[in-house]
Amino acid sequence: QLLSTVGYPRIGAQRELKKWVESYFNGKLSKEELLQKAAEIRKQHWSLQAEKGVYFIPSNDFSFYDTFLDTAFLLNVIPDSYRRLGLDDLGTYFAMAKGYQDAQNDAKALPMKKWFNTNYHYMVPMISDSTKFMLNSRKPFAEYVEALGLGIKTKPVLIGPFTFLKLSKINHGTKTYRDYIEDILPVYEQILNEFNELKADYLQVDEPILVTDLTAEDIEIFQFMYKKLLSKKKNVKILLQTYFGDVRDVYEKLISLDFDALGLDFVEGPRNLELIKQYGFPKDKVLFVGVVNGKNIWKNHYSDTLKKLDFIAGSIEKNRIVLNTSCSLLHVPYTVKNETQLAEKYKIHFAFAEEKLDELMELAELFHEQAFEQNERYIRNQRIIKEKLENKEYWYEDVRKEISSLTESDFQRMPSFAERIKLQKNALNLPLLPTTTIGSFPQTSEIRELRKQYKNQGISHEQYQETIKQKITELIQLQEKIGLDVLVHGEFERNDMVEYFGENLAGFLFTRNAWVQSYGTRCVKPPIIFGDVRRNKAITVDYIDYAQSLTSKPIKGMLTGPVTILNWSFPREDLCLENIAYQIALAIKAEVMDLEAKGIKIIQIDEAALREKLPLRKKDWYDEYLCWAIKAFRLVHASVKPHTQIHTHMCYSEFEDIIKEIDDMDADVITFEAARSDLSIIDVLNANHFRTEVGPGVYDIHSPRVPGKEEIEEILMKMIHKLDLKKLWVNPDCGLKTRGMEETVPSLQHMVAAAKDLRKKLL
Ligand code: THG
Ligand code: ZN
Repeated sequence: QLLSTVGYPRIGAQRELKKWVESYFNGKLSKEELLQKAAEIRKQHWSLQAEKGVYFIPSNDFSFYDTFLDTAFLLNVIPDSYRRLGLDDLGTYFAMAKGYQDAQNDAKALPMKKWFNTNYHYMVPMISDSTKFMLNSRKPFAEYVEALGLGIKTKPVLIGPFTFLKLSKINHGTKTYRDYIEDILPVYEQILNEFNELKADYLQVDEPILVTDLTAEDIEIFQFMYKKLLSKKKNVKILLQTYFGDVRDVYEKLISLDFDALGLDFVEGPRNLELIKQYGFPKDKVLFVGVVNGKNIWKNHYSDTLKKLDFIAGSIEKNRIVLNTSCSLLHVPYTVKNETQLAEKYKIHFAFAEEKLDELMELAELFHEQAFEQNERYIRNQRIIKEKLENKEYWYEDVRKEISSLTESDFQRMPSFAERIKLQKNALNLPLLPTTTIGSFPQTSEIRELRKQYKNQGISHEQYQETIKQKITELIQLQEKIGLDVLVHGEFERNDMVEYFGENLAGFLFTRNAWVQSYGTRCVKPPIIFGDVRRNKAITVDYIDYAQSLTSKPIKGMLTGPVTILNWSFPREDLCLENIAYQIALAIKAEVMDLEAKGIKIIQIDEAALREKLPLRKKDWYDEYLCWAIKAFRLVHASVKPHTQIHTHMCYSEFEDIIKEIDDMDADVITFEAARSDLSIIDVLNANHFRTEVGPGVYDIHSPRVPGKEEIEEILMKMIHKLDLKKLWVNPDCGLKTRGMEETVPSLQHMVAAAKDLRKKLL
């Protein structure tokens, strides 16, 4: 009964690693201390897995920042701009992760991207002509030896060369990833050699890109690379690991190549079952079956899983089946045990990383047992699953009725965009190039402390509200002084744009310690959608109404959209995503209607994470996802009056391939992050006759740098050349909450001055 995990979280059950790394950044922890603490946390994770009976325990899944960045560093894919800094290894590594500024240098961080369909971000390696692929780090070997020293023989994990090249950015006019195959393979060969010398049994090579659409050329390259590599593997066995979907394009190739084992995901890739049935599975290979969900936090459904396993056992003998997680456990929190505030009746339904190790063990036991139906573990699991299905605590008949009686008109705003935008221009009477911000303002440690005190019942509700209102008052005055046209209340009452709404809606549960790494040292605490969602009380109306009472300028009501709330939560598994999205949409819609009734003229409904659950295969984009995701957004605002202006916001300007759908959200204005992009997005908007008004970010808020007025004017001029002047809004990128007031205020002053200058020039 051999058990495996694809990877384990590393940020620490109490976010220890985050805190240590940040202390190291602040100079409060020495490099030696940091390295030593990292070794301690690795030891904990290995020992725990060993104790829980995991045989294939991963190593090299640890990272100070990101495993893709580790891989770039390992392969010496380090742009000159970082090497030139002359720092030590760890310094160079962190410079790539976070950027590096001093009197002489200004090296920007490597770009980040979403890791497939998760809320994790990886660092994008930059390959150019000056890249010299070679073995540049001892990390995978050192961690293997470190574990051996503890008496634990691990399965080292590597990002495979194919996925590495496919996801890297090639900084060269004409070259593509295939031009670097001959450079990268020798380094992987050398890695194989070294693990042979270390007498490692198994190496896990991750190639998640195999679950996406591949061209014939991709498949040919993949085969070429692995034929070559596998001919050099000698005694070390290779597990080719995939996750987040099925391998329909390459399954036949995978079984014909000389891999010793394949790791497939049977949670997000049900089609893998059919592939095994259709093409069989070779007698000389082992199958690592990903059946314990690495992305969601619900207890495994044993009877479903055992059915899958039984089906697989129809094609493969049981002794060649290893039970595995569906992907790395990186995407779930550490342990339910730390949720001391959560009632037992809820906790019995959850399995975080540690509990998933128990599930692997129990499933293996049941899988090898004839009469598993009589096993008490099985019976207990059946009982818990049934209890959840029958649980009526968050079962809202009214919400369900409302959803089942929705008709087309509930999703259709009237009148048309062209008609209502005229009414809105009249009602709002804004100048040309109206200026605004995306919503949040700098959050001082004082504000964070205040929220914490309130949460821990250290201060009364009245006291808390009073202080927040004081902050709002100050911010309104500040924005008026700066001369912005559309104001915001600043979001001081919010920890996170999703967690905040989760905490205020019935049907959601929230946790105290269930942190999940989002990028680098940054974490999020996704709320749990436990049952039906309903808004029992207004959430934002008080503060927004208060803000509006202080000014004659329009205040934007600030809401998070249903798709983003869904995508950044742990969704229930006993109701389809479409239905959950509509439930959340109705709750947010109630908030929209209340804001409108209070006289709020502009309401922003953020869909920062609209792309997140976009299926990995393009042919599924619309039917499986966009069709209902866009409808959920429309449901939120379809019933507002014509003169109420609906804004939305998306992070990253990555929507070139879903432009039509974005327009189809039928918002009146969309703001998006654009300052770091080359504005090519605007050409795409034009080419597609994009109808919605737009506010591309005019300056980058990710660095403390204050942009000058001329600089902003210049970028605005570029935009005006491409866009209808009357459709353009002026705003920075999103995320002012991560900045300080010292840079925010002058930056916004310059932005407003630039807009005012242009108005004069253009009129
Ligand atoms: N909320 C959620 N998911 C997200 C974002 C978000 N995913 C994408 C993007 N935004 C990720 N960005 C961040 C930015 C900052 C932080 C986390 C994700 C962050 N977190 C604090 C930290 O780790 O110290 C914790 C915040 C807290 O105390 O609540 O700064 O905006 N859901
Ligand atoms: Zn954003």
